[in-house]
Amino acid sequence: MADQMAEPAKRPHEETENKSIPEPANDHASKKAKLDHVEGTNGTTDDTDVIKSFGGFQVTKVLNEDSQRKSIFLLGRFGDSKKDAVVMLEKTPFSEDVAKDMLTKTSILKNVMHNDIYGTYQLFPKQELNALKTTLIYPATEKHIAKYSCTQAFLITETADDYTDITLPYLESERFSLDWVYNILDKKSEVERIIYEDPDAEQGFMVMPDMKWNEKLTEDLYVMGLVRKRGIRTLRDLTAVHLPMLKNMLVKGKAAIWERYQVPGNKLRIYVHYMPSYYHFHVHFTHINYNAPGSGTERAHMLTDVINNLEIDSSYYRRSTLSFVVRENDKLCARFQEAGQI
Ligand code: G7M
Repeated sequence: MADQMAEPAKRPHEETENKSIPEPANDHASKKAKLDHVEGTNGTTDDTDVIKSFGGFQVTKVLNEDSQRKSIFLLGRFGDSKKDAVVMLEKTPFSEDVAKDMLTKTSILKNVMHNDIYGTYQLFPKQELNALKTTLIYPATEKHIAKYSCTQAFLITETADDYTDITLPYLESERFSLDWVYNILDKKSEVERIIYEDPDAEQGFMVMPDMKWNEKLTEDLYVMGLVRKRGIRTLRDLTAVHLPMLKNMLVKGKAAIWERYQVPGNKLRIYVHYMPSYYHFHVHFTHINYNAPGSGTERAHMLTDVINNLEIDSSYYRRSTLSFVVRENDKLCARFQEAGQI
């Protein structure tokens, strides 16, 4: 894709919003190929395989549930496996097309109550219209289980010294594996999902749908920009040296999203997490109408603000006090507790 991608100045939002996104022709084929591969086996699950079913799966604990987001996070095990799995089930938003298809005689309709002009029903749409977004982390580490569990949250106000004395030693010793990031950058995984790539070693990055997004509707668009350069762990590592890279991501990331999904830049919330979960620098692009998890003020730093702050002061993020939330069972929380900060 070209560097020249430009976003047209104006586009009526009716044309772009809440539309179903047609699946790319080769997408089905590649996903199907992976599933067929597993279906051809005896059904056992290798750590890195695409699984074929949840047959024999034992749920051991409900880690979290959210009736507003209509999601539930479960801990469990496959058969007699000794390894934990985290499964996230989530009902997804409706698209106009899907809703229309549901209101046909292919759906089973059961009346629950009827009174005068009022009626409530249960509608059982045909299988294809009724998919649940399902995310599986297998094998899941203790850190994953902690991340997805419902626990007490505490707001940390981290000074530059706290960062050096408490946070930095933690993130040098305890971190999620970045294998999935390197798999993307080395084109070993999710190759068919790449939306855009800039191969430059210093300023380059890749753009792809975030794991949280099923790419069905632009209403809950969630795209990720992953820098090529390694070693930038968090906002704290950024200086003015990184400005060309950050500006590059801002401009080309927006253009790539426009080109692929026809969502204009002024409909995007573009931000960086502090604290992130994964210490390889990346940028979140979400639709402004979507209340994306992690887009609150205690975690999201707008990319334009980050650029502006670094333009004013190259050492801004080295010197600033930054706030973020830690969870009770997170080891970083324990470190701040030991330091008497919680
Ligand atoms: O800022 P933070 O570290 O929390 O964000 C990491 C983002 O990476 C989250 O929004 C995750 O949903 C996303 N993510 C995590 N994993 C393991 C993957 C993955 O394997 N593929 C993709 N596309 N996104 C991921």
